[in-house]
Amino acid sequence: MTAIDRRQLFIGSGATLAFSPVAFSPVAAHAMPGPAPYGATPAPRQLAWHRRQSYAFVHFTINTFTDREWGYGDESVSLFNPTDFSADQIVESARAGGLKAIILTAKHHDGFCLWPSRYTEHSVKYSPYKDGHGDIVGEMAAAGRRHGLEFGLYLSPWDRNHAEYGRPAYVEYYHNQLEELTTQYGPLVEVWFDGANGGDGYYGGARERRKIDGHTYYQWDKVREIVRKNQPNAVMFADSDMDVRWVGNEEGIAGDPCWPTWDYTTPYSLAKANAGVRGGPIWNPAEVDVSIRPGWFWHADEAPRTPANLLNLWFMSVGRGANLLLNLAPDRRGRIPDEDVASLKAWKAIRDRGFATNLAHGATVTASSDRGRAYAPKNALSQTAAWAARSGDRAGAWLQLDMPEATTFDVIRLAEDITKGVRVDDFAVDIRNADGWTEVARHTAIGFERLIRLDQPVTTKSVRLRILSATAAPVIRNVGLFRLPDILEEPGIRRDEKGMVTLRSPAEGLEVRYTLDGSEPSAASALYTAPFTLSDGGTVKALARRATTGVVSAVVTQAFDVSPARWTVVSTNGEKAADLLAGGKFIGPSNQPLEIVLDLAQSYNLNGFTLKPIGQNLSVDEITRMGPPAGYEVWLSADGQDWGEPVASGEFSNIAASRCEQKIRFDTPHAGRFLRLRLPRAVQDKPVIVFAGLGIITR
Ligand code: FUL
Repeated sequence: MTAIDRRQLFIGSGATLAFSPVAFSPVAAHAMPGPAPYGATPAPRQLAWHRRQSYAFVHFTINTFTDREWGYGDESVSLFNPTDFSADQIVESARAGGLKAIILTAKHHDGFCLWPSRYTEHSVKYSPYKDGHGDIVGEMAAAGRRHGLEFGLYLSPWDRNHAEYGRPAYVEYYHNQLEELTTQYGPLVEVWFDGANGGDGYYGGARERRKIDGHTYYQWDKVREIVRKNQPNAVMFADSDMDVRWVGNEEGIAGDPCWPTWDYTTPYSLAKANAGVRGGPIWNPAEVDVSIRPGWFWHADEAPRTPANLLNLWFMSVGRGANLLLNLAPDRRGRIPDEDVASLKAWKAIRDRGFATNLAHGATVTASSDRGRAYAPKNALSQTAAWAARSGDRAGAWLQLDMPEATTFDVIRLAEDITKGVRVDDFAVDIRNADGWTEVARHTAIGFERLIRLDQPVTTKSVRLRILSATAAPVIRNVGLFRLPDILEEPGIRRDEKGMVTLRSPAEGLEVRYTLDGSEPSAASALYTAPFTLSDGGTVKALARRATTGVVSAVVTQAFDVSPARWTVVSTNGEKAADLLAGGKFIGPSNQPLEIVLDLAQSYNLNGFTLKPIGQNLSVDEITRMGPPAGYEVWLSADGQDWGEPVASGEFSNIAASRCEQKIRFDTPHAGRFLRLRLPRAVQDKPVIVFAGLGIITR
């Protein structure tokens, strides 16, 4: 059996149904047969997954107590000690955000198990939590059942604790654990296989780097067999090769378009993961995993996304036919912090208000063609049936809604009946006014759901969906028109390398008000008119406001430390010293550690430093050659001559996938005016290190 055959067997999606065109014939409309599926279609478990749309990730483990994103694997189990754990509170928080399921990190990369696994002592059973009688996985599964949320599990393949990691014995251990998790906790809807692997770890005391071949080492066929046997309805998530694919970033952004189809004949890339493959023979939709806070685990100094920001995520994921896996991070009590719950509730309230009524309800629906009653145009307004154009009616097909009254809306929802495959490529939406038809939107791909958010509300009695190109006659499951409440996004706050702060209004016609003294901004606070300087640091709090109505955004807070305005680069072997403090793209030498010495212009008591990974703006060639640094060593000196021992060394956990600023805090503060940084290597063995800027933590 070839590799592709084997994949199809285990993925079990409707895989490669060929397009069998139904010939157009002039028989009576009601006698027309239904459309045959075109191309790949979802397996039942994938269809159920699409219907779930958004659900919660929960990242909780020893990292919560050590302030880390990746544990090394040598942490004492005695550190896992939530003071007030409540599975109900966590599940209720997810529910408050309208999330439909919970996927819990049963074991993260550090190897600590949240359930009393028979196969290790590195688990909750040997922790102080409930004197070793607790089972976080069991409690979460039960709470999910109590509150009507489905349940899924994350079991990290990479295990930095296990002595046998990298050898066959670990793989057996991994399969045993998967067997435990898929048999002891009731029905699972998703099992999550994380592709991350930084190489090094504790590994039972060996403290070394171990390399495995991620494609073969874990025996994925066996993994699929265990999950399919014990949990036939669960989808499996992995970077690729499973039921559901990774979207290729942790920022919450699906491609536009984001096709749910895939192939294994063209090479894998993050761009391909983001966009999918139009016409690919495999159904393999994208899941957008993103955290409500910058990190996946709870950290005291991080704040949750605002409701307006969460709403954006919704449009960039669910609104592009992907699913949203929104991470919640329980704190050291073992509860979701109040501010996160408040954001989740407000986010759901906006969606509930905005999507409560389809404003197109009551419209007369006509179309370019139809296949008769079961596929009549009016079905596009129902939740249960679809409009299907006659075969042959592809480019140029249209569906028109004529509403009894002029209707104002700013969101258009479209949905294909994906059980009939992905059929529509390009489409436009028009509205009719006194001068005739005006195009208000044009996109590629509809899929399970496509949400179009217009810049401004529009008012009209007639709306038309115009298919510009389609590989098969469209089958449209739903058309909806909605009006969102006036939700203002918060302003953007940016400080450049000279210490100048710019506040950016989220939309035209809004004013920005701000404070610098820590107080909450209001309509009476300073009006932003021009950039101002904040070289020595400070806290900016700002909001956007629509002066005509008094509607305000959430408050955004940004704390700045000392800026690099007065720093100089004493030496570096990086490409252009001038780029290092400019906040752009700083590139290291090939196949060598990157060395940097900075003069901070005065002595500081340093608590740590920050490093910004580069965003998405790298060319394909650069992405292949360059990566962020995997780890660091730092020295401080009073005179730039005498350095002594490093004050800190370690790794930038998860920097390969996450683009959020890395904050490294020293164990104790250290004084110094000169800072020396050595970055030994890039992630994933790439030859060249690249990043976007350095900062210091003095507060
Ligand atoms: C990544 C992991 O390395 C992160 O820690 C997190 O679990 C995220 C969901 O996946 O690859």
